[in-house]
Amino acid sequence: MVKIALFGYAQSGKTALFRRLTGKKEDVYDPFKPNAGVGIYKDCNIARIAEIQKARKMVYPEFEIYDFKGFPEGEGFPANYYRNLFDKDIIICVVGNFSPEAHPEKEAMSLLMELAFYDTERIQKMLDKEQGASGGAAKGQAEVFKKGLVLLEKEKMLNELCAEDKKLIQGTELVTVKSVLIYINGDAKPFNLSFPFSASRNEGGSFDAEGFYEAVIKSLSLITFYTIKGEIVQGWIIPSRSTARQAAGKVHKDIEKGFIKAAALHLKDLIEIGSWHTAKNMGVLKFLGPNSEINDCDVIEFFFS
Ligand SMILES: Nc1nc2c(ncn2[C@@H]2O[C@H](COP(=O)(O)OP(=O)(O)O)[C@@H](O)[C@H]2O)c(=O)[nH]1
Ligand SMILES: [Mg+2]
Repeated sequence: MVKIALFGYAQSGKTALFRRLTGKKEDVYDPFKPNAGVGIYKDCNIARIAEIQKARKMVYPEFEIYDFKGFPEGEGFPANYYRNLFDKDIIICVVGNFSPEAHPEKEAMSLLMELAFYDTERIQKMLDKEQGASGGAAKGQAEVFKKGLVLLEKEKMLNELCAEDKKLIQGTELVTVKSVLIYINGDAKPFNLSFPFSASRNEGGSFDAEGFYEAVIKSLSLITFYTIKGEIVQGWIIPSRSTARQAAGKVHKDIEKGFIKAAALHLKDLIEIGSWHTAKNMGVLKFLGPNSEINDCDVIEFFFS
């Protein structure tokens, strides 16, 4: 499951956001024990498919949400705090914008800087050690670290490195290699962020959880496919460019193992045609072998032995 970390200064509304996403009420104050919960992405396509298929049950994709205690803006985060982020897939920088004192642009930039400073120091430490020494850069990593420093100096993040470079520095405890999004909590002050993939919340309007997850999905280059099994319509989230066999593995390991083929139809074609059964009879389903790629919003039926 995708792991989402909520990162931000104290009083920025992280726990409020956590509660909206997970429906949980609890709060903890230990900086190394987050509030952890599951957030449900109520993808409206699932209800559309259920409606046309007259299916009774809808199963939505889920995300793991981690809400960490924040530190005050002037104080910053202790270095060991960042280990909270190592095993997460995406960092959401939560920025308070619900009081007259809010300064969302400044706070957002300052949070991004905290992440970048941490990585800069961490890389310098690894480069300072002798190559190959414990805690130092391994073979092939030093070059990537140097490229990384150039990015960080230009106020960019390590997630702009190419996939190959990112792979080389996997497990080196850097944080901006991950996807980073900004979430503006409230609309007390106007803001103009050049940072990509930002999501925001309108204080007057209702909370847009779907918009939140959509931003996460886009930022992580994920796609959704759907299955219809009897009364159950279910949505599944996988990396883009996943193969039919990999998608099968998401549903069940047995389907992956015994994979024969998959039948696929894009959601909008299914809606136009009116039912999976009709589409099948019309012969418009596309058959996929194990290595064919799944497209976003494909409705899939797996055949397996
Ligand atoms: N008006 C308003 N108050 C909020 C909002 N989000 C959080 N707060 C308040 O701001 C304070 C800090 O919120 P909290 O979620 O605990 O912040 P955290 O320290 O980042 O976890 C609490 O008193 C909340 O009630 C919001 O969207 N609107
Ligand atoms: Mg909190």
